[in-house]
Amino acid sequence: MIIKRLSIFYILLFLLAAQSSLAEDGYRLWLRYDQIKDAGKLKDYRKNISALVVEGDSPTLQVIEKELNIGLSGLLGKAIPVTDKLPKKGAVVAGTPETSPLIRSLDIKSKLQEVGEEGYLLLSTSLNGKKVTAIAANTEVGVLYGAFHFLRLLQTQQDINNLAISNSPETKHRVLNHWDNLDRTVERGYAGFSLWDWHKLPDYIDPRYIDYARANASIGINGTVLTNVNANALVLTEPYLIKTKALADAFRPYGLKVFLTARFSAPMEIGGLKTADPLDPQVQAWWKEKADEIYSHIPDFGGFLVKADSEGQPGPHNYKRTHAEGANMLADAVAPHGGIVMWRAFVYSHEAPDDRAKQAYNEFKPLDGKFRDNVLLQVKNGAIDFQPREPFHPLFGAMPETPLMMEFQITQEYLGQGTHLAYLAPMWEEVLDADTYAKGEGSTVADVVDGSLDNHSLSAMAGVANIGTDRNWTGHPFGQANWYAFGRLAWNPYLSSEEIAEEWVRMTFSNEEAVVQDIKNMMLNSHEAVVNYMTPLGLHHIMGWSHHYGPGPWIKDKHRADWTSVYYHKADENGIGFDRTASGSDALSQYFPPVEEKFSDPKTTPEKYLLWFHHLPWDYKTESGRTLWDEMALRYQAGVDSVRQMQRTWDALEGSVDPERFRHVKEYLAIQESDAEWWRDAVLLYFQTFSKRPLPAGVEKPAHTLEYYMQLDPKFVPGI
Ligand code: BDP
Repeated sequence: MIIKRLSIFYILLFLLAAQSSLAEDGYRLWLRYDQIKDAGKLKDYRKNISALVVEGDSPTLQVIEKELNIGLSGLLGKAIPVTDKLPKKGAVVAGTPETSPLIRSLDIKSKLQEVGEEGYLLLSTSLNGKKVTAIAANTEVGVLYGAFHFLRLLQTQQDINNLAISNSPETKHRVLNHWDNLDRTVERGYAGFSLWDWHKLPDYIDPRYIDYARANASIGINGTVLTNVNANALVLTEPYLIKTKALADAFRPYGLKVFLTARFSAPMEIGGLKTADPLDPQVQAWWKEKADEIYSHIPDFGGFLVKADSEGQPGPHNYKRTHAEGANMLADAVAPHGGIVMWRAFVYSHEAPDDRAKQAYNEFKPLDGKFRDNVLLQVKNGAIDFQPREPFHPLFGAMPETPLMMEFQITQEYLGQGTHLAYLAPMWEEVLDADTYAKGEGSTVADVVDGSLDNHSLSAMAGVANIGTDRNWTGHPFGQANWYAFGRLAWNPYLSSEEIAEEWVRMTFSNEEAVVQDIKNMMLNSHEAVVNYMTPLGLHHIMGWSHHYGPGPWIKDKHRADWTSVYYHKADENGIGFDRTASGSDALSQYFPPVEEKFSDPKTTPEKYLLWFHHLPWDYKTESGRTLWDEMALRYQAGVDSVRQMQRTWDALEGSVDPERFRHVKEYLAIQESDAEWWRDAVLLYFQTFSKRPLPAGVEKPAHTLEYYMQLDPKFVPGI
């Protein structure tokens, strides 16, 4: 009896444990490895495979072995043991020709040559008469990327019986930018605090560091800038370098290099010098020594990211030097160690009377060809600042002698922050696919960024991270999709947002066809929905002051005009929009002629950019035949309607998605709906004071007065 009772007790305990281990809190991201159900052809594969062979032993090989072991065993629902010899039945064999005699014995030399340092081959072949799946690469990290690709094929239920895949990244540096401060707050972070627990480093290595590196490796991210672009020089002092080294050591097996932001005035702040002038020999020597010191701790340190002469950050302009002189000084310091400098082009001055959208181009275009070989210019996707929609930045294509890298913002500073569902890949795709015409038709932004247009071997893409200490990493469960999509696009900027969404949904939620389609559709429509309820028709920068949450088209009379809303929408009784044609700021002249011509005429400007480039009367006739005012009002309404559509789709998925994540998303969608209504009502009431026209039929009546919306002032919005 006692025994029985005890065993029941243990069964209960076991059930409880099993239940809690099934907690769907999102921690596992897209690396779930739950057993595949009804997987057709995978059944044969399951029968044929009996072991995993990863010869050799190194930190990266151990990671590969562990990942494939848990991945295959989980997905196939049977133990796939690790052996050092080929088993009787089939096996997965992973390695490089150096680490693995089995891989060496395959006839793949020329194929391997083509995939370069980080690429890989996935091949269904045979070894000693036995069927194997070979994951082969020139480097161990290449094998790791191949292993993740192979697992993804299984996770997304593709046929893996006849693989002949060769794959390699299109860009060299695929980097997350963490805007993380040393006190663990995160500028524009909406998912808790910084992952980096500086206080406990270097002694305590939070297991999350490993899971972070692993998640990045799974999507090909190979660099991480640990610190905020609004930089603190302290991170370059020895105690912090030792902490940074501990992180670098933890990330290394995953192929993830660390970078730091360099505060331009560091030689003065922590070096005791009287100047930070980049042409001063003492300053140059200080940075060289500093670089030597960093590399003595971290031999594979990636280099520096720099925000200079921008929004109050110090820079070479303080000494009447150019950005090239500033960047080159740092580049010379890291060059002997193989480091790079990512110099940001996000530069504009509130003292300059010129259109803010023009300033980066004016500043940097004349410096083309003046940067060292190990400098990349990091350019935001658009010329203002990560708005819900921006036309591509005119610098892309305009500096053929300089490698230009893309900076996307994964964190949704201007797209609903932590609570709105906005899948950003369609927005990024729109920019990457845009034709600059730099070398005639078909010179896309992606061609610039991957270096192919101007034959640069140095190429990169950066994404401002949306990751924090929240259990699910990104706050919003769908924020994970943006981290995922960024990695996939950095690896291959020619992938479509749709295929990336499909992969992510299958790996994260379900492989059931109907569920996949529904979630995918929600995602693919979500960016346009946000644009509609926030900034349709090319409107931009009309959000709330400082925290940037919610609408604020009335923001004016601040110490910087270019931080106000009225500077950008220019609404008056005659109309609305920023005239960037030759009759206005002439920002359009910064584009190549075919683009300039197209965007100069409102009739040939895509409507999504209309008010970005043109100031138009309220009764301007839009493509639908409606007046500009009516069209605008209906777009705001359409944005709200799209959110409600997302809600209906999601509600219908109850039961097809685990209850925990279902409820989480459902409650966030309710916030998104009321925020969308807030945007619509506040913005339309405000613009109505100029248009003096009624809301067209179909647009819901605002719930409150304009005064009510104008006095709303949410406090303690995260991320400031
Ligand atoms: C703006 C952010 C600000 C950043 C800046 C930047 O509001 O917090 O410091 O971009 O990119 O969008 O440097």
